Amino acid sequence: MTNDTQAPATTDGFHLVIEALKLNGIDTVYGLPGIPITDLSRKMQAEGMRFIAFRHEQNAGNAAAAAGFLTQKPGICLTVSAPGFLNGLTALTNATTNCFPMILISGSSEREIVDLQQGDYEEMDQLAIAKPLCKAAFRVLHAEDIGVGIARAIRAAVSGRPGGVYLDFPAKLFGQVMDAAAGQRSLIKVVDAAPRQIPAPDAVQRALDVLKGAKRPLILLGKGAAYAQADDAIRTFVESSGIPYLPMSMAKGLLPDTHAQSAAATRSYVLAEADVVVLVGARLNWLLSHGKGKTWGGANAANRKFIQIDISPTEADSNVPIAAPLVGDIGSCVAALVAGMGPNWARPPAEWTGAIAERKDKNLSKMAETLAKDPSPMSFHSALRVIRDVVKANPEAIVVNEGANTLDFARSIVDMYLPRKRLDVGTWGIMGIGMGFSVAAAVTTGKQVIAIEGDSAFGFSGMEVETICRYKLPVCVIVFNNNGVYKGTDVNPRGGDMAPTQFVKAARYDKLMEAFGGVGVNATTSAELDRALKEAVASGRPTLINAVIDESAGTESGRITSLNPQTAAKK
Ligand code: OXK
Ligand code: ADP
Repeated sequence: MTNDTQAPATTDGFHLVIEALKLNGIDTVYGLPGIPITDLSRKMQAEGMRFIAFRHEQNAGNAAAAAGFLTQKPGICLTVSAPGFLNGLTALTNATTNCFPMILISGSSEREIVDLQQGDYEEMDQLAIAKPLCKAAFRVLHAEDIGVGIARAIRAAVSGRPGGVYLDFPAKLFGQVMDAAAGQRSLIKVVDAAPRQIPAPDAVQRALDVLKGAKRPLILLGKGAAYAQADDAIRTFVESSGIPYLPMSMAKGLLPDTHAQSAAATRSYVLAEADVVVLVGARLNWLLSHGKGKTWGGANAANRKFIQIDISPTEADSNVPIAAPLVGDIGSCVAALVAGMGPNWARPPAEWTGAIAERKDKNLSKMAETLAKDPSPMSFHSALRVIRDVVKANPEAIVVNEGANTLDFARSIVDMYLPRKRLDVGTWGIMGIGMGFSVAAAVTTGKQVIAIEGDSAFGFSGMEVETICRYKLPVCVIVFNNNGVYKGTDVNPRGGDMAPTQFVKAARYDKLMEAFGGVGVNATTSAELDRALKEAVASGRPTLINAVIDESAGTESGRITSLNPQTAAKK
């Protein structure tokens, strides 16, 4: 901000925003320039920050959210006013739903005109709109408050249950001038932004007492456990307890999916049969059938006890009674359980672990048989077998995954070996995260990204292949092209327009990547897919593989068909 030889006596809003972010270790911003933040984006770059410019704010917002999940620092998304803000807001709300820390900073129009509704350029009361959709929202009107505004936003985003924060910066703020020394003093370096939260000893004891009595215990790892970066403590807890575990999709890889204690391949059995379930950073929402009903064994449910480890004290009892809530950060909670278990902890009965192993082996063999087939055109399975093997050979690679069938099959076929290597549609089952998440994964880690995309899902953010090429990111996008949403065989009974779920047949998504200088490959066989993916990983060049999948493969909404009201009515 200042220059030693010619120290200016004043500073302005632009520089204070940049200095406040840098002071807090934030060096990357995802956004899209335009009125009134174009100059801010230029100045950020000039001051040494990385500005990753997108083609649509929602993708920039999704990138910020994924960066937050991967780094535990709030990902920053910068947008213009009204429409740009609204585009970013979907990502902010999705981040909040997923418990990812993110800050959406939007420029806004003049307060005096907006509040009198006099029809300003991009007029909108953005703060009021953002408030109910995120964890916290603030507006800064004076340059001397920028430091406080950014500090509050950071704390709100990462402390307790992480989430999305909105920061409203009216256009006039950026040009406000103030004394440079006073400006410097107004900035805040946030100390201990996400304080550890140690669980109460009596809560730990209560949890141990419940766990001790278990005959069929189960550990359920959620994406909160992945976010917490308590990998060693979690591994120790699982291995020293000997309890079988089930990873939610983004917790895959916390322990390698090939781990002997993983019960992922016999999910229905363990959910229905377990008598004590330890939830570690996982909510009993729709993804877990709300902790009740058929999935949880129907009548068995009455005798089941839950222990829930969560940073949010209000999460317990949200769906079913929690016998032992353990409130605190996951690292501290899990470490306290391990300490309390001591060296003589009795491992679960062999009857339970044996029954799981037997079912698991059976399911794995059945899957191996299906995966061994090599049909033409490719099936979801034969294409995913290729990707599974490449990920196995490159466990550092980050997998981004969205779609319906493409998502559901990939989740169970592509094994993950390391924590936080899988990013997907999350709590909302949202489509459109693909390219934003991929960019953030490549930018924050520098590692290879493999985006496994349904053709419909890809369409939501596909234009960002230009962004991937522009920043020369090591992203290989594989579009599972079966000519439509779910599959490519629907017909309009009246003729004329194509059915709502249909796309142009035999489309060549690979050409999209070529248009911007990346590598495009049309893969019609598993051998071609294998070659193209290995080349992409070896070169690190932006690549899009159009994987041609049997258009009759796929079911409506994948494994969540039952959520379609139409289907339910037919039953
Ligand atoms: C798992 N399984 C395996 C393996 N892994 N078998 C063999 N080998 C391996 N490696 C078994 C597992 O035991 C289950 O069988 C089955 O495969 C499926 O496993 P899984 O883990 O995928 O479980 P399930 O039932 O699908 O999980 C429920 C769920 C999940 C809700 C958590 O479906 C989910 O995360 N869904 C998200 C869907 C979503 O968001 N879609 C958005 C797009 S749709 P059993 O026999 O044990 O049960 C959309 O937008 O609109 O349509 C739209
Ligand atoms: P999944 O979808 O994988 O089941 P959820 O998003 O439902 O996971 O659950 C994540 C949970 O983890 C949330 O309830 C959140 O409060 C909790 N959480 C996030 N970070 C931490 C942390 N560091 N310590 C404890 N709990 C956490």
